[in-house]
Amino acid sequence: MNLRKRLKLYVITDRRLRDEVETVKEALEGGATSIQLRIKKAPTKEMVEVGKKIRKITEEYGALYFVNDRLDVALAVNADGVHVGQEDMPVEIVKEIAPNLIVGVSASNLKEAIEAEKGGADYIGAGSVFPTKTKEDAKYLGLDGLKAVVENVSIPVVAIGGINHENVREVLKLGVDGIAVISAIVGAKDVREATKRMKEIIEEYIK
Ligand code: TZP
Ligand code: MG
Repeated sequence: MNLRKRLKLYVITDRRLRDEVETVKEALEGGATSIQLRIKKAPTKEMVEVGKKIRKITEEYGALYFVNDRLDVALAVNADGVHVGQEDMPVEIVKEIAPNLIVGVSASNLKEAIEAEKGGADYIGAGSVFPTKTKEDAKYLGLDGLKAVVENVSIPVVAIGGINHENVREVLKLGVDGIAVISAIVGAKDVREATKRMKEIIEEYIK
């Protein structure tokens, strides 16, 4: 399956809401196609331990596995890719060090998205599409900003930020390739059910 299709439902861990391993198991049972390990503050040793467990589970389900921010951890756990923000390791350097890793880059405006594509990014994480409580310093992109990104880059675009079961159709209508979610899935009572329901909505738009 190509990258575009595998990014369809991209679930990101958040230990403030739920244990990472539990999140990943349930999200994959519910049909998540990509997983991102996102741990902002923890000892590297612990990240690698958790990261290796997630590698095993994602492999069993044939899901793509990304590590947020940390190229070293992505390599250590044999992830499929790394996701970097505007202040993280530049995509050009990631590609030099790890040419086989899939690299996603966060963009909160069109300029950042175009530059990421030029720099060799494999996909764009575009957001925040809606206001979010999950990331304190999230910059707002909005639906109009997202539309501009979708229309002006040729690599896959995954939308992120404040997306839930109620508003996701507005995002899908713009022609994104994937939906990245934290709270609407990781913070749900039943992660598996929330994932399954989100996947069904996505598949109304993306075959
Ligand atoms: N990057 C932009 S918004 C965001 C990240 C990591 C948070 C997404 O979380 P939620 O809970 O789905 O809004
Ligand atoms: Mg980052």
